[in-house]
Amino acid sequence: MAMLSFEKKYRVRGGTLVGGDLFDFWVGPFYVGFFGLTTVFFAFIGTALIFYGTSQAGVFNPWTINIAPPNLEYGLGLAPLMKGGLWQVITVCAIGAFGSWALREVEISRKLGMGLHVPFAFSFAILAYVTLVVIRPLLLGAWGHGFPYGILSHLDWVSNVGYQYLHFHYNPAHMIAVSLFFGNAFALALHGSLILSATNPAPGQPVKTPEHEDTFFRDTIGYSIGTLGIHRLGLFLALGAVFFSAVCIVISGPFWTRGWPEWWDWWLNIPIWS
Ligand code: UQ1
Repeated sequence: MAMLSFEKKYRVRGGTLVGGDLFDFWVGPFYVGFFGLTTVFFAFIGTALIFYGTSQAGVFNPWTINIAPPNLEYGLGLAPLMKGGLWQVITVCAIGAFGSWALREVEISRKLGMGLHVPFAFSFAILAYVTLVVIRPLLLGAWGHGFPYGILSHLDWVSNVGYQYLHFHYNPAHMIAVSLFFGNAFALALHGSLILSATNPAPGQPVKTPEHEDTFFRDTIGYSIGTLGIHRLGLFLALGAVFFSAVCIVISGPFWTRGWPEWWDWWLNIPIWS
């Protein structure tokens, strides 16, 4: 079905979680809904506050913009606007915008009668962000443990926090996350190249079928995961990578305070060889 006629067919009422029919409309190609409005609301306020904060600091170079969280002495309290309070309000706006976007995805999925896989996947990204700026700071007792909002400044934060634990690559959850990220890149490279090879045969040749794709992998490694399976594997690897990234940072500090290389002493202390 041509896209334009399909859009006419699916642009029908229903599927909303909040607001009934009130916000059930489109602006151009975009579905609005209650959560479209809250997304725009939070995103606009949050972005405006970043512009306000950096203009007060006199920083107009996009690379060096830095909206820092409060100093540690403010603990879990509210800080004055220019001393981390802006960061706190911007964090609320960010969570409001990301959460709204996820719920808007839910409404659109419901309208289309699809599964909720996309908002489910996006919620893992939200979880990773919330782990960094809410869960870990709460566990450590100060909002100052959140990361600063800035291109270079958040890189400095990642590097500094990493060195606080001497060698972050020894963090076992970090190892799992990196392996899943690499595995995900490997799977997408296999899948992308396989699909292009089947759908772009030599000029004059017919486009190949999933049977060709299965056979390629059965011939090379004796196993094909299948056309649905490869997408399940991709989602599993991607979400696993994000989940273990959240785990690796939330255990650093709240559950392990020394260098990560030292964590492996349990291995050296196994009775067989210690
Ligand atoms: C695969 O087996 C398969 O099924 C036909 C695909 O679907 C199109 C793929 O994209 C890939 C990459 C594979 C091979 C992957 C594994 C894990 C054996």
